[in-house]
This record gives sequence, structure tokens and C-alpha cells, in this order.
Amino acid sequence: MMPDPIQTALERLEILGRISDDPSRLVRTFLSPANRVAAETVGAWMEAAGMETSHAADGTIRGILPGTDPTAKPLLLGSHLDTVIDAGKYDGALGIIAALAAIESLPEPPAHPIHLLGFSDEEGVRFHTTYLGSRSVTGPLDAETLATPDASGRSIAEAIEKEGWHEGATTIHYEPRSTCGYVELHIEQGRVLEEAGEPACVVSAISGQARVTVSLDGLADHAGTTPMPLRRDALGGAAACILEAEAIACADPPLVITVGSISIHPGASNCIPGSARFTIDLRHPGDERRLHHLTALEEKFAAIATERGLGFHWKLVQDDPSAPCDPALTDALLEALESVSGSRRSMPSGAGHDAVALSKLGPIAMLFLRCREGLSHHPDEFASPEDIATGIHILTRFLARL
Ligand code: HGY
Ligand code: MN
Ligand code: MN
Repeated sequence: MMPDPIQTALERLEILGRISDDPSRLVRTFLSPANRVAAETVGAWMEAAGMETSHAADGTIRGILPGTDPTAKPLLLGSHLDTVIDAGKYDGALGIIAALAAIESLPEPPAHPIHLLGFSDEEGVRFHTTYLGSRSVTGPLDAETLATPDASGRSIAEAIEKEGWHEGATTIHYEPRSTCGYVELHIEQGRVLEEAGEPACVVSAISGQARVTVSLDGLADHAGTTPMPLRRDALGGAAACILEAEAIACADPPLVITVGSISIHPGASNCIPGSARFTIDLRHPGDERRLHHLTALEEKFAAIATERGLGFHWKLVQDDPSAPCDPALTDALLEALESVSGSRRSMPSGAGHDAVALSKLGPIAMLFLRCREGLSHHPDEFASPEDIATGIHILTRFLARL
């Protein structure tokens, strides 16, 4: 008796949720040992589903299900294998597992070939970049991106060279207009569906996001003998910048600005911090407003640094415009959504997704699933088995009608 794809999907989510670089919490980052194990594990499941698998040196895994029409362009499905730090087990993994379950649920082979991709890095935890895996299937990463250093100073290029999954690796690449589209299932990571009492919806557009690294350099000095007016306290300057960023974001919703990580030097309780490095994640659904705030924030931070006698460096690590979902592909997904759940809800995504990178190839569409209290990037992230089953049924119906 064939195992039930839904039950299998739920079990696989639990298995993936335990593949971590840290025994005390879920974390899988670019080219980490756990990310490799996750890719190998998903690859084995793809092969068990009759898919031909391959992997890229950067850790992205792909399964191909042939179609019955040799002239048809492939449909791409997928999401990301990596996670944030102390993550939930649904962000990324659910999109891959649910797509595989939908493929396994198809009553007959599809006309279009289906390519299922598990991208190596979307969150950008290690390099503060984002979409590394999905960007790489649309073309080689540019030299500036490849030179981006991690906290240890190792660049992306060096990491791929020294830590990459080179054995048997192939280049996974798609030319623009070489596919009939990319569809991604993902938890909503917000509260709209929960408050509406609906299990799923389609996505209208994915918000643009900018990622910046800010450096402030003052003078490390003695905490006990240095009068306040003589200090060039880098952490004090960072604190002023962070509170200013928060005030700017609160004054212009739906702008959101987040400082997710900060490091200081020397980092002793009796030493005035001589340097501070922190990250900025700035998002707005409108490209013009995002760019306006990026410029204004840099100017504001520069003024704070000058006022405090601090050196200031602003490095725009990445800036992605908003990505609209394709109306025709989204309508096809909407038909499947409505036929399963009766809903025709659509909403914008404040979170970034690999679909942004894949939008450079052709049409994109996304299906959101409800998640409890909208919580995500947190170990208590949760999507119910019933909603996951609904998501798989919607994807299966969509694939069957392709
Ligand atoms: O940060 C995001 O929006 C996504 O989770 N990478
Ligand atoms: Mn995420
Ligand atoms: Mn995600």
C-alpha cells in the first residue's frame, strides 16, 4: 500500500526540523554541514519519488520529474533549505516538502516537466546577502557579491571553493523565458490568514528589501577615567542610529527597519566601545519609498556620526525591488485555491522569498499557508497538519491542471 503523501510530508518536516548545526536549536546556514545533510536527505526523497536529482556546488538540490510533452517548458517549484538562527521548521522546508508531496499525489504524469529546487541559502544569515541559492540558478553571482565576507572574513567565493559540495556537482542554470514559471508555497509569516479564519491565499507581490552593513569607529578608552564629553563611544553612536531608524519606520508605515545583529569591539564591560558594526534590513512595498528611506537613513546616520566624532561607513550589501506575481500564473493557482478552500484571497508579502530571484526568469506565483499567531523566525513557528494538507491539495490540483 503506497504511503499517504500528506502523512509522509508531515514526518519529513519533523526529520528536516531536526537536521541542525546546533543540537540546542534549529540553524542551517550557507554550506554548513547540516545544510548539506538536509540537501542530501531531500535529494533521497526526490529520488524515491522517481525524480532525477542533481546538485550544485553551492548546495542547491534539484529533482526533475519528466513531462509527457517533450516540447513543454518546465515548471519550477521549490523553496529554501537554509534557516535563520533558532528557527522554526516550516520557513523554507515546508515549500519543498509540500511540493514533493503534491508531485507524489499527481494522479498521472504532468505534461510539463516539473523541476523541484531546494535552494542552499535564502535567509542570508552567514553573509547578510539573500537569495544566494536562487540567484545562482538565474546566472553567476557578480564579483562584488562573491567578495562579500562573512564574520570570519571568508568570502562567498572562498566558501564555495573550500566548503562547496563539489563531488558530482553540476551547474543548475535557467535562461530567462526557459521555464513556464516558478511557484512557491510558504507560510504567511503574518496574521492575516489567522484573523480571516482561512487556511491559504495567493500572493500579489513580494516586498522589496535592502540590506546594509553600518560601521562606526570611535576610540576605545578607559570606562573609569574618560569623562563623558571626551568620549568617542561607537556603541553610543550605534544606539542613537538604531533609535533614529526605529522612529523613522514608526512614522511611515508600512516601512519596516530592523537591526538584527550588532557587534562591538573590544567588548569588555570596562572599555568604551571603539567600534560597532550593525546590520540594517529596510523594507517597503513601494520601490520609490524604499529608495527614499535608504538615502535619508544614510544621511541621518552620517550626521549622528559627525556629531559624535565617529568614523562612518555605510555598505549597501543588497537591494532588491518589489517583485509582482504574474497574474496568469496566479489566477491558475487561485482557481486551485478556490476549488479546495472556497477562498479567492490575495495579499502582498512583507517577507522576501526565492520567488523574487526567480522572477528574473519568468512568471512567479506564491501560495501562503496560515501560521499560528503569524510567528516565524522563531522555534514556536507552527502550521497545522490540516492546513498543510490543504496546501498540498491546492498544489496538486494546480499541477494536475497545468
Ligand atoms: O527575511 C525574509 O523576509 C525571509 O525570511 N528571508
Ligand atoms: Mn525566513
Ligand atoms: Mn522563507
